[in-house]
Amino acid sequence: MAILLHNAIFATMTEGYGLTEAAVVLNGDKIAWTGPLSDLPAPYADAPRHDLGGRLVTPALIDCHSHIVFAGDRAAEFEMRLNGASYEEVARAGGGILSTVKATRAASEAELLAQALARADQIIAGGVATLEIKSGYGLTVADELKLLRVAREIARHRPLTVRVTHLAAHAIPPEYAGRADAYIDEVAIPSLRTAHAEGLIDAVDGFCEGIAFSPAQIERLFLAAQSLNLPVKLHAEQLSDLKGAVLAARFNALSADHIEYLGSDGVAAMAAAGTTAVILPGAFYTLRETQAPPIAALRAAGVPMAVATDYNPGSAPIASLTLAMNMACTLFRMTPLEALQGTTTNAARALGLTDRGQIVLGQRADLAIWDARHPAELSYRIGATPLHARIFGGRFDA
Ligand code: DI6
Ligand code: FE
Repeated sequence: MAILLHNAIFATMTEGYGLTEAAVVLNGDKIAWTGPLSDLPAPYADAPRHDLGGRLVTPALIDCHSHIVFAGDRAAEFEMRLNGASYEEVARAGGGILSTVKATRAASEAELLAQALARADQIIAGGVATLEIKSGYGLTVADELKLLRVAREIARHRPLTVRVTHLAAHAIPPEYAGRADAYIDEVAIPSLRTAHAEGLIDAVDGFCEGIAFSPAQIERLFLAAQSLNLPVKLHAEQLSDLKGAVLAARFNALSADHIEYLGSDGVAAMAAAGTTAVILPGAFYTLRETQAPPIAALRAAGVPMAVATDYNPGSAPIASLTLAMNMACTLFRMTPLEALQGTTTNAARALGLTDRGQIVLGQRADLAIWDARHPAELSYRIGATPLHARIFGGRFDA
C-alpha cells in the first residue's frame, strides 16, 4: 500500500540537511520514490495523498543509547546529591546503580515490561522510531537474561525497532564486591553466551571506569563478544581517562559513548577505526559535570558524532531526544546540523544500521513530521516536543 507525502520540507540528511520540497512516496515499509510532484510515476498516481501543510519532515529519530528496562526510581538519590554527595560517593555508599539493581531483581518480567513500555511511549512521542536498549540492572545471569527478554519484547508491543545491547558489565554487584574478574568470568561472559544463543542481543557493551570495570576486564569481555561475532560498544572516559576508547577502537567498536575525558589518542584511534562518538549530554547535565567531550577535536578528526538520551534512572532521567539535542548544542557547542545528524544518520551508524537515517530511495519509511519549518528548531526549542505525526514502517501512528 503506497502513500504520497507532499507540501512539506524534507530534511533528507544527505549532504547536510539536504532540504528539498520534492514529494515522497512510501510503499510498504520503504521509501519508494522522491521527486517533484509533476514527475510522479503513473503507478503512484492514485496513491492516497497527504498534504503536510508545509511542515518539516525528517527521518524518524534514532535514540542509540538507553537503559529503559529497570524498576523503581532514584529521586531520593537526586535529593542526596543536592545535599552535597557526588555521584561516586553515592555509588560507593551502595546507592546509585545498585539500588536500581535491587529493585529490578525483585520485579517480575511483566512489571519490568509494563514500566519499560511506559518509557518507550515517552520516547516514541518524541519522534523516535529506533531505540537501543541495554541490560545492566540485573547483574546475575538469570536477571540479565530477564532484562534482555523484556527489551526484545518491547518491539512486539509498540511500533518501534529495538536494538538490544548486553550490558552485564555495568556494575559490580555486592556479592562480587572486590571480585570484578570473577564477575566477568561467572556472570558477564556466561550471560553473554546464553543471550546470544537465544537470539536476544545485537551488541555488547561495558562500563569502563574506576567505579566499574578496568580495560583489562573489558578486553576479556570483548574477546568473548568477538568470538561470537557480536559488535561491541563501550561506556568510556565518562569520569576519567582509562583509555577505554582506544581499547574499543582496537575491537572496531560501533561506538564509544560519553567520552568527556577522551584524550587525543582516543580521538585518533576512533577516527582510524570509524568508531562513532555517542554524545550523552543528559548525563553530563544531571551529574553537573564540568569537562565537556572534545567536540572540536572529534569534528576536526572526522569522527562521526551521535547524540542520545542515555535514559536511565540515575545519571540521565531524560526521555526527550530533542532535549538531548538542545543540550548537545548549548552545553557542548555542537551545531544543530550535527545534533540532527547525531539522531539520524550517525545514530544509525552507532547501531550498525544502514537501512535508515536518511530520506532516500530504499531506506525504511520511518519519518517524523514536525510543527516546524527549519531543522534548527528541533535543537532550539526547550520543553516542547514539536512532533506533529510519526510514520513507522510506512504507516502513520494511530
Ligand atoms: N554510565 C551512566 O551514566 C549510567 N550507566 C553508565 O554506565 C548510570 C546508570 C545509573 O546510575 O543507574
Ligand atoms: Fe549509558
